[in-house]
Amino acid sequence: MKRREFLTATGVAVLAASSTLRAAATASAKRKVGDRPNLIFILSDDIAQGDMGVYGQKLIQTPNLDRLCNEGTRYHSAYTGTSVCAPARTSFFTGLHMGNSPTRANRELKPKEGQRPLPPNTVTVGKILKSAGYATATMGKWGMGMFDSSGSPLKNGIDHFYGYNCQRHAHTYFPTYLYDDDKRFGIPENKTGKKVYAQELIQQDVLKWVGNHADEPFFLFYAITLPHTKLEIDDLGIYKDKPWSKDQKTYAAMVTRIDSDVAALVKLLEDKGIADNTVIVFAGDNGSSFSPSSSIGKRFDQTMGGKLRGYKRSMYEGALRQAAFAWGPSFVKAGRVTDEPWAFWDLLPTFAEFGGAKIPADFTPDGYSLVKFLKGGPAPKREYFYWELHEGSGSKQAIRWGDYKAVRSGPGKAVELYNLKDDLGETTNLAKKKRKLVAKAIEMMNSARTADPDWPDPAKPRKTPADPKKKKSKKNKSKDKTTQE
Ligand SMILES: [Ca+2]
Repeated sequence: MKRREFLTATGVAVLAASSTLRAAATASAKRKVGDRPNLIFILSDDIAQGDMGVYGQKLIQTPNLDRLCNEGTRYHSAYTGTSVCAPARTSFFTGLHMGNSPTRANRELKPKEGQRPLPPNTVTVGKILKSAGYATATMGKWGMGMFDSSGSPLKNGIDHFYGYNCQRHAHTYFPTYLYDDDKRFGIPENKTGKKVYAQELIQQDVLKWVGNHADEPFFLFYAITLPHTKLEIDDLGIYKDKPWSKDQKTYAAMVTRIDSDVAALVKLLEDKGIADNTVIVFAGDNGSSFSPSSSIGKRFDQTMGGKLRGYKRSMYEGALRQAAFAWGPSFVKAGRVTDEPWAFWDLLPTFAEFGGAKIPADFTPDGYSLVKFLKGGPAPKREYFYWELHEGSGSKQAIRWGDYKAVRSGPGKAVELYNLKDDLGETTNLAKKKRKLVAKAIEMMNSARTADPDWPDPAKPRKTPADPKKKKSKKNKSKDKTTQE
């Protein structure tokens, strides 16, 4: 029996599953390895690829995530749905890329809580797995519609929800309330100070729910809110005495908190004897929210020496490529590192195949099943990957096919062209030299998208009287905080 140890950030083994305990737990598990696996998608809000040790991070400690990467497959070209929270989640949940997604931006409902809901009758990975007999849960941050709307998690195949429904609400880590299913409960301790850290409650609910469902196949979407936006932590841990700013210490502690919480979840799977029958996919949702020139960016070198261009909200690789790995002793190739690309919209067909679940006959996801790829085979072949993002007066789009990537960084702007194989940092725009490829990119961009009045065609210029605002938002970009999800 494989002995596992989970490490603290200081490298000390503190949690070691005893083989006796584990054997007992295995014997009590009703299911056998090879049955339909438990499916877990862990989504970290705003973690950058360069935040994890295996990708080159030197200062922030992620020993458990690094270890899980090494025991499974690590991806260098795992793409999000798009580079902000709600549409990234929507892409995962619906199996659609941004050309067809019902949500292609963070669209806030104010003054009400919540974001633009998933439309009624949306096909979701939750509904598909639930219909195949999976127990289903989401913990963390939802952002796809409040409970009284068609976008409620409880109307989209999720049996149990715990955490923040609204993204704006998730801007505080010491909230005065959260939701247990659709029931709002108070956290009165936080009315008089920062006492109860939300991630602690959310993590405990994850462990409780997984523990209660260990004897049946389950689907868990664990949307961890760390290290997004407001820099808050309940314990600076090993960073307490570092000669860094408080924000830098807090950011590092938040990333390391993800590491230890994921480790505790994996340890529970092992103690329950179900680790061998589980697949975990881990990813960030949109790259870093900090510019490379910010104090966080400079301290932690999130771009890995400028290897990737851009960060959250852009269409460059630093925003779209995520820290990502898959882990599953019986289902995922161990010790593999690959550059072959995949995207969030592949996870719906992947989980459906793992779960033996039927995708409705009248629905065609944009993604492809990654089951063979996860097991060690090649990634599915496809024509392209496509992204959009709509914010304020701006609409952007990008497309990747083979080694080429085209970016339109604003409405009506000229298309930029890059060869990612030779120029991963997207430094040299080849558009003037390779006009035929630009024409091909534009043709593919046009065919990839479904016209929708809510999401204007990025190819079309827009008349905006918003020049002063534009300047203001540019100015804000270099600051150490984001204003939106
Ligand atoms: Ca995010």
